[in-house]
Amino acid sequence: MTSTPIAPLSWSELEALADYLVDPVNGATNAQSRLRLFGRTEADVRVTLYRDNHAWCPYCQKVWLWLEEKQIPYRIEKVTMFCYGEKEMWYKRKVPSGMLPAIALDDRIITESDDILIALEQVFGVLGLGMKDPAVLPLRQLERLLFRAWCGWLCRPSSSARQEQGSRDQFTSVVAKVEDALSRTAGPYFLEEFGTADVIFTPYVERMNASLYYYKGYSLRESNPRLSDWFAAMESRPTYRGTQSDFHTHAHDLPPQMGGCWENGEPQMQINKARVDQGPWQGLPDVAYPEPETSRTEALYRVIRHRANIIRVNPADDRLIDEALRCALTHLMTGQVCLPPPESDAALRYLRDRINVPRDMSIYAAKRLRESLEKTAALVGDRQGAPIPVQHRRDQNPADFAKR
Ligand SMILES: N[C@@H](CCC(=O)N[C@@H](CS)C(=O)NCC(=O)O)C(=O)O
Repeated sequence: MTSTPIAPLSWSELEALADYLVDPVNGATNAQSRLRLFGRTEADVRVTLYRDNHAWCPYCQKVWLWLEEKQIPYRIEKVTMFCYGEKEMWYKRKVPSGMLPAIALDDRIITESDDILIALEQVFGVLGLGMKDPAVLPLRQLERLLFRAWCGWLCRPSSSARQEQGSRDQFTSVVAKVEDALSRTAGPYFLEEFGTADVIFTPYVERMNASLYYYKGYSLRESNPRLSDWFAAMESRPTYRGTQSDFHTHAHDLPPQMGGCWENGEPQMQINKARVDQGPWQGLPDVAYPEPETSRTEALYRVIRHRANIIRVNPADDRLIDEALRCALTHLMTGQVCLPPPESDAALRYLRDRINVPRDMSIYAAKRLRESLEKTAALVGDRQGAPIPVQHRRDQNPADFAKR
């Protein structure tokens, strides 16, 4: 790498480098897909999944992963969650509560993720062992126990160090039960074969790993050998990789959904928080499989596709962020220093803080893009973008990103 700054590439030069092709219909699991056929035809589609625009809702992830694992042909309709913007009227007419997920199965609308999985099992068969199997039922209960202990620690303020320790002990005592359940099988999954139980645990265990690292300085994945093996096994599955989010996205999407997440202020927590917010993002325990060679090209391709809206919603002047963004993308693709315009540091960090995984791109692509945005911003200053709101995420309102 040379330290002599180079001029930013033009958009057409960048476009020529964005050699990234995915097949959203028949290829690997991908948050941007609107139709999934797995080699079948549209006539085979009996299911529509109504899910959140942000590919974030945990209950949607459960159904999403199940459909991908079973390779059931389905359509995807995206709906706005309340904290991001206004719920679409067409969806409220179908599901008056506005809650997600829902499916249409042969025109029958079904809500509640567990009921959805049970209805899908009745039509398409179970995934490993089914929702009502005697081996799965206690694991479903254990997952809810873990969920409640997590909420008890993360989402309630502690009035004393003793209370904080009590909540932590309560959580880790349930984690010990989870470790015990995982240790009862020879393989890495909850039962002998991968199946429903693993799907049920996935969304919140992923969110626990992220949020406790960030708000409590506790690394679920690194502190528990069986869960560590389970995460690694999940990451060996392209289905899970396609739905997987990162620490930054979860840390900042959870507070409005959960009604607040409480930092414990401990030194390790402060270190973890700074790392998730400002990098370096490589090596965080949100992912452990090797980085794909395509991560930079994927990031570039995704930015180019949405560049007009990315530039428009950025609080900075359009010309300023246009040039600064091209500098960051030039760094992303060449590894060379590219000096952005003066005072573009806050604009670049505004974008750095709003890359959402997997909505916008996969986990490694996001790490690479954040890294280039940060390195480029740091060349001109240390100003941060507008803070990420904690009561809502209307800074991410999908209406602002609709194609214009
Ligand atoms: N028990 C429901 C819970 C579903 C749920 O809480 N969904 C949230 C999103 S994670 C929701 O739709 N909230 C309304 C909104 O945010 O718009 C299930 O299992 O499906």
